[in-house]
Amino acid sequence: PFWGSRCELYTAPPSTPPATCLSQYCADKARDGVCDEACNSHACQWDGGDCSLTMENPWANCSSPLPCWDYINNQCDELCNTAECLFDNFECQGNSKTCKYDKYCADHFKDNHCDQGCNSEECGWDGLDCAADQPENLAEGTLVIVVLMPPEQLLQDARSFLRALGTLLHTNLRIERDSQGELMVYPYYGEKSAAMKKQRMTRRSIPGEQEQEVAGSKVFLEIDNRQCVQDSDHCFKNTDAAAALLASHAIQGTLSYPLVSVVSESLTPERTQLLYLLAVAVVIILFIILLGVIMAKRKRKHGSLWLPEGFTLRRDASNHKRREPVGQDAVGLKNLSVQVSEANLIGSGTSEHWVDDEGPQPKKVKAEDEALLSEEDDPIDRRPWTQQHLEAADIRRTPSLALTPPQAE
Ligand SMILES: [Ca+2]
Ligand SMILES: [Ca+2]
Ligand SMILES: [Ca+2]
Repeated sequence: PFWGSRCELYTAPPSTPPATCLSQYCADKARDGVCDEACNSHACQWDGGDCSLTMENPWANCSSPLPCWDYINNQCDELCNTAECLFDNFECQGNSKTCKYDKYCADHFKDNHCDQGCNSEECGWDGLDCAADQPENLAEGTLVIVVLMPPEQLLQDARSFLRALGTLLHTNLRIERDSQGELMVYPYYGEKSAAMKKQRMTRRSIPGEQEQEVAGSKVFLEIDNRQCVQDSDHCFKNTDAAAALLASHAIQGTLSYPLVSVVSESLTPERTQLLYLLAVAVVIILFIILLGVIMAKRKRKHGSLWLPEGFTLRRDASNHKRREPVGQDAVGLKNLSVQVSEANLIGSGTSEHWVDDEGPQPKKVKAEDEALLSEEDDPIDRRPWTQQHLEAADIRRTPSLALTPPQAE
């Protein structure tokens, strides 16, 4: 579609009706794990994902009116210049520079020593060596990539691997660590051996699983945009579009590593764990608060049981309950209370309990009981009288007290 003496002119390809993948050939070849170029088209879901890292529609979230997969053309197409449309394959960033000292910068990438000459976007910001003191700026999610390299080999080559993917995504990547701090790189046995493993597991026959060949690695990657956001507004806020862009590079055949599949996990295991812990903590705190409220209520209930009787007496219901026994013992108790309350007037405070208990009664009882005192007091009350009692008695009731034993002593 380019023409003119210096290929400076461009005509858009004629709009074609939406293609369909009718070929029986492609239907047979789809999802067999091998990319068949004849079926590597949007209509054929990129050979059922075989050509696109198992992602059948990398542009699924792209709402552009343009079929952006047809516009990877070294021209800027603003309508495709969104994260969901994979930033038009970064074709709107002007002339994409290449790293000037590429060999040197590759050797010194992510070596924990800042090489200012490599601290540029095209050189991958020296693997963040010059931004070690800056806070990380992680994109949401995790990239889970299967690559046909055994874990040991991948870990040895990790810096180059991360640099290559970072160059495609125009940001920095790192291998995620699990809760024990171990790098999350696991052996991958391939789809076929995975199926065989399942069969063996169900048969429960051969214990030797070591004979399975490690076909590659499953590696978990995080995106750190701490440098990207300073130099560019084309940074992936989550790993979905980043995974799709890697898939589009697979379609174009511009990957430098033998990737098999790419998946974007929206929540990292750590984050789900954190969320889970947070939820548990909230539940525990709520439970403690609830327990506190219940305990406080119970304390109040218990309190009413052992607080001085004056409290319960004032209540109508308990008053009725308590009156009957009091009535039976009335003679002795009331007599005592009369005496004590009189003693209390003078100043002895040793028996407030009874005073409180019978608080309301002495007033009305006084008159009627004074008569009973002389008749029935003698056989019941044999306690010795104190000086205070005597004084109290002497002052007011000399005639009736003449018969009591203490006075005889
Ligand atoms: Ca295929
Ligand atoms: Ca374009
Ligand atoms: Ca460095």
